[in-house]
Amino acid sequence: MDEFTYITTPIYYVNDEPHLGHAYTTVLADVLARFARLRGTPTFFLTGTDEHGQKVERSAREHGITPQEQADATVVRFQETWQRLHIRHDDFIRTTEARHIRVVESALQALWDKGEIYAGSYEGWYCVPDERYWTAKDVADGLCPDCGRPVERLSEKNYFFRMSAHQDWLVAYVEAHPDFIRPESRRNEVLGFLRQPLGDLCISRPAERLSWGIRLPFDPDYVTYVWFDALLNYVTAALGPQAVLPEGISDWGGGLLRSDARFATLWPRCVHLIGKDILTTHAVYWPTMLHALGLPQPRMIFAHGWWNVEGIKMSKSLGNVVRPLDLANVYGVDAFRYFLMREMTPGRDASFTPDLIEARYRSDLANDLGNLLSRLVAMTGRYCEGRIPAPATETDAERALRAQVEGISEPVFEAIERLAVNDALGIVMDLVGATNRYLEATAPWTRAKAGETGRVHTILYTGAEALRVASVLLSPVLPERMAVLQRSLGCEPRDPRRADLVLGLLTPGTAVVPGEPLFPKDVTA
Ligand code: ME8
Repeated sequence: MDEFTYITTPIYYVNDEPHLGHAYTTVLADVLARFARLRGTPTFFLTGTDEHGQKVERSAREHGITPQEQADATVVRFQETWQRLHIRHDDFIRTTEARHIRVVESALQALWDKGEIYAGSYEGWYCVPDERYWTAKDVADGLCPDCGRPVERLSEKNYFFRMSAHQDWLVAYVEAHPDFIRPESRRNEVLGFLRQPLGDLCISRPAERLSWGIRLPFDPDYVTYVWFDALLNYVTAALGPQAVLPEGISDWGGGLLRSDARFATLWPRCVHLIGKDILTTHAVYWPTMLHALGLPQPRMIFAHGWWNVEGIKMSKSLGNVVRPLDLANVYGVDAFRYFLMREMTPGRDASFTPDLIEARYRSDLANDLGNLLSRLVAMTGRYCEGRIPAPATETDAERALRAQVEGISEPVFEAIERLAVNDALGIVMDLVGATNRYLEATAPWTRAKAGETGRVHTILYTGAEALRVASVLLSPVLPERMAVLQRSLGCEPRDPRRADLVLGLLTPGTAVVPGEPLFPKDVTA
């Protein structure tokens, strides 16, 4: 799991509030970071907000406030949502912070000094009221796709990054590193895109038209294109809270690697989690920018699929935007996290429907997992005076369950390495199901009536241990609920670690703690 030491999410635009899609990527990153910590790997987990650019400027104008006020008001919604959703990030970056602006200016200057950026003329179809360019494809009818008003041909001076010069290198790099862009379908998409000649990238906007951005250090009449600014956030955060840059900005890449041990450790282990919507910016623009700066590539770019709502794209205008906290308020935060992780197959799209979360909640969580805990705690109360019993002789039934518990970590961690959290959860929930079936088959209630105390103790101990191990492996997804579960079984909750996965850690004689159902059945949407 060494490779997942630096995990990033996209930095989200502050023109809107967080929705189901933002929550998905952020929970996925949190779950991967928690699994890495469980395995004892030092982890740095970054998320944040993208605060410059036209979208934010326009949204601020609509609200009658300044872009900075818009950013300050919206960033709180992201931060509060992440806190509610048990997101334990190590850093939260805002692109309006001084540490980031310094890095962007320095990168621009370094590329300018190297001749990787040049002044040229940009031509395109411009919508004057919307103040934005469109491609010929967008405006086939001569009208702005956004507002429907006529567009006009405009040409202006701008600055360009020599992206085309790095195309051959990028193709060779992607081909030589099969794990660089994942899953495979996205890698093929990028290689397909790269079969066409790559143009140079316009990286500036005249400040008179768009002032909400970082000024080019070599021409303050221009601001940086928002993506050039945004992508560099991953480097800024890897440089630490102060983001100190080495002297002599011309040697930006090599200098950083030599002078900053933290950066040199984190950067090659970086995994960018993104949605498929921003694949080209991350898998084409970003690697070429890094290459031009003389920096190595991150370890992996993983583009997950799309959450639709009842099969339809989620959008404000359709009024079908799903708000994460609405669902967390009904089902609980951890159940919501579980749903997101269980329902999405990496690389494919998923469709949200209210029935789907309801069904997952009832079958997996309330029935299988919640019931297993309440049965074990109730029977320990009834037959063992509320204390974890000491096991006696094992039979084949115990040996079979034990074998399943002992063999579980490897396939779970293997699934996590593929970023297939859904598969990992499936494996653990199979153990939960097997433990329920084990109780049915061994029927401790019948043994108790027959006075077979030793047998009852063995069964309840074995069942409780299997559930405890399952709870350790579920804790990255359900951190709060699994701490409650472990407390019920008489364990002092702590951050889960690898050592917790061995059998036999429950101490006979410890009191179990009966409580409310882990996943109450009377939730109402
Ligand atoms: O693109 N399903 O920010 P953004 C799944 N600021 N994931 C979704 C989703 C959906 N329906 N909708 C959004 C930006 N996402 C830039 C990123 S990074 C240097 C700059 C998630 O606020 C998914 O992770 O539009 C997607 O890539 C991201 O939100 C886009 O967020």
